[in-house]
Amino acid sequence: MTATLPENNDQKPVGHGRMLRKEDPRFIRGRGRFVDDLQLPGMLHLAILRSPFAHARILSVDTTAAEAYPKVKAVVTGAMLAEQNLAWMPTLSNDVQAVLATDKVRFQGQEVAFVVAEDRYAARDALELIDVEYEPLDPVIDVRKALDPNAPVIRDDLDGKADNHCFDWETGDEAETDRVFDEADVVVSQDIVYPRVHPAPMETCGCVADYDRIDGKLTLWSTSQAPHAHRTVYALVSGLPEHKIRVVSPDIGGGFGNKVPIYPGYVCSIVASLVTGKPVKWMEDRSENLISTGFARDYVMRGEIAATQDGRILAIRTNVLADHGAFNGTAAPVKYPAGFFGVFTGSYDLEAAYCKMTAVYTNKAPGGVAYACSFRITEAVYLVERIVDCLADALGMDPVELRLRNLIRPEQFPYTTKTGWVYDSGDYEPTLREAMRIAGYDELRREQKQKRENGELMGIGVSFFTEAVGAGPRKDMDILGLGMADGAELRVHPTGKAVVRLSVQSQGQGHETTFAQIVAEEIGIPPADIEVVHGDTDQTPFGLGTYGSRSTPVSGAAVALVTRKVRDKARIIASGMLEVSVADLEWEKGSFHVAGDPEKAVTIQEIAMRAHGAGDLPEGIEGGLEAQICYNPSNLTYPHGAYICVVDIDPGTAQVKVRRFVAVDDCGTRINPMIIEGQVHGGLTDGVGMALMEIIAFDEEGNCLGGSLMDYLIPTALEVPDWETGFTVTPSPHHPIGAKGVGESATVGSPPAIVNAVVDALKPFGIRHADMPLTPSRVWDAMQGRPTPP
Ligand code: PCD
Repeated sequence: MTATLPENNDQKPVGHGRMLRKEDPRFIRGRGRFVDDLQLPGMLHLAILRSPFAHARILSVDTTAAEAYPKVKAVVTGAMLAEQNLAWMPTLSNDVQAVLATDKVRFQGQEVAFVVAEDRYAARDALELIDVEYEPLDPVIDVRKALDPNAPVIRDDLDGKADNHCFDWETGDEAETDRVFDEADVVVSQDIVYPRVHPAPMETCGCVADYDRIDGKLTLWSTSQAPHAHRTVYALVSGLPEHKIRVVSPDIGGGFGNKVPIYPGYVCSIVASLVTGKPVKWMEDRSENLISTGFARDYVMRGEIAATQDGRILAIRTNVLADHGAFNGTAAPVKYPAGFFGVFTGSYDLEAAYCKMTAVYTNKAPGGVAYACSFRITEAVYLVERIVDCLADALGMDPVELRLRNLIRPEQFPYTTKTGWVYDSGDYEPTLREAMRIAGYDELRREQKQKRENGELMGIGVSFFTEAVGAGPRKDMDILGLGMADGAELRVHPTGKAVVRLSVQSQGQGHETTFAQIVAEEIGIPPADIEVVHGDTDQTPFGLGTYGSRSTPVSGAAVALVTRKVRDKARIIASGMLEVSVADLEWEKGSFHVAGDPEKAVTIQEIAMRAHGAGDLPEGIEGGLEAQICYNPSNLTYPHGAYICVVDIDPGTAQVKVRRFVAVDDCGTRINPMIIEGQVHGGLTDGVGMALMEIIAFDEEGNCLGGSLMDYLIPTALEVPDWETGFTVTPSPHHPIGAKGVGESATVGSPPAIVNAVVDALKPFGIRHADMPLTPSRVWDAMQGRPTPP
């Protein structure tokens, strides 16, 4: 039957529904409603003065000239905030961060003071009139030297802090892992750096704060991926009662983890509105976004892998040095300070695993946010997929063959890893075989052999990944004490149209479409008749927000279940309408009919009218057709994928060209295949950026060298090939519709495939590893036998 259905098919929305996105008519007409589009009467503008130094004591701040500048309404310093006890705020990972610096500045670009003026220009001009006297201090830039005994102490604001240590963390069984390593035939180790990169969303961060002095209510429109969690934090910091705070996250021009943290600019804007009684807008520019907001990665890793001579992987061991910048500005579940890095055991059936991590402070921007990464999964997948390739090289084995020999087998699911994660479902080999089929793997290897004989540099790289997404079960996951469950509410109006309210909100992923599709699938109301409301704390139930590809695994489940709850009520009402018992009713999408008599039926629309109408309802049934739920997932979902990348390297210029890229993803039940492909295309493009182009580097004084898009290179259509995508479907057993997350899969899975391909191309030079980004100069260095710079 499905074969004859049209593509935009409302009757079978999930999986078959390549439905066009409901939000696109407004986006493609330039009618999106972003924070910077907001114009309120009497609105003032805020600009932030930032530190030129990475580490310096503040001796004095003179604001006299700035205050006298025309149109300026207020100039606020850290000292003034300190008087109100507002100079520091909590981060989403149990650290504190300066809203405005009081004692010292700790990274270049740190917030020092702000100006509020009648327009944006006056505010920016006045910044130049603020006179700050700094006493420069030695900065800590090299993460490897942060714990040297003579290193300057960055966080002397913390009581008794005498070094730059941030946290230690370990997972797995050290003794058992050591034993397996000692007895293994083959041990390979490799130092691997995942450099600091930046999410660099198209829209920078910003907000409009509007405090109404009459009713004591604060409304904050902000670029927030987690409006409810932010509201709670604002309530805790400001002392304003939570019901008097409304956080609205309107259309967002990309988030990618960059909009999870609470930034000083939001708090400054709230203060400015409280002080002036006027709405206040703050919008960063591109450089401010790149130098001061949440960076990602910055892990210095040592990976070790143990195996038998014939290629059975036995254990993985890793030691990580994590650079968190000046403040630990990550958002991470309290029990997981290194996020889900524990999934570094990858997709392989191991005997033992162990990780030891040390995190430190440096004089760099705070973070690191999980850029397109479910809490450090990206680093974990890169580590394991690089080290497995190093092992293949040492054993002289084909990297695909080595993976096939070690993948977790379908009968082993649910699979508990050696670090305690329970993979819900997976069928790995068919996914890898499908990628090989699309790529024509054997043919590619033949082509490569021939090219090598002619001195051409062609490389084939493979990666196989398992992600842990959908945080998370409240028994062991919370952020700042807030459980990671999500609410959902569904109301069916008398005429059978519906509105569903979500606690998550979209930054471009298309939730207005896919969540309508989930409701449609469950209750048979066409997606066009379902309004999706999100991103406004006054309009939606509580939940922790959109990141870590958690919306589908958590909120998607909530929406499916709340719709079933409504359907259960509809069934009782239908039984009254058809005068049969509930047990005698059969559901066929969109209507109930009497078993054995399809003619005796009522549609969901007729039931909705009866639910709201005059006349009797069955005993004990209230009027209306609506329900609410709070969904606590019993586990994460574990999507997987197999990626194959083909590169050509110009031997004269060392430029890498990605010629082909095959991505086969398995995210369980697919809601909207078109949206999934778009998600994968975006993530693969991210991957090319990280693998080949992007890095936030610093000079010895701590000047950020990636502060503009002239220096921080992001890929365009010119740098990427036509993506070749495929899929397999292994539903999640605990998700009501079997869906797993997919939003970050491609960003996670693609960098190792690309780097593996580049290293493979460079085999004739005897190279086993080179660190990202593999720019022409780094590849050239590698070809000359020079190591990657630290
Ligand atoms: N889906 C379907 N099916 C399935 C799954 C999924 O269909 N199975 C779809 C959904 O519904 C949506 C999407 O797809 O729409 C996605 O999803 P997910 O996976 O669930 O995710 P979410 O939560 O929603 O989202 C989030 C993500 C993230 S996280 C990121 S980075 C990125 C992604 O998302 N970001 C972004 N993607 C994107 N896109 C866009 N456009 N924009 C943006 O910003 Mo993080 O953590 O934050 O770092």
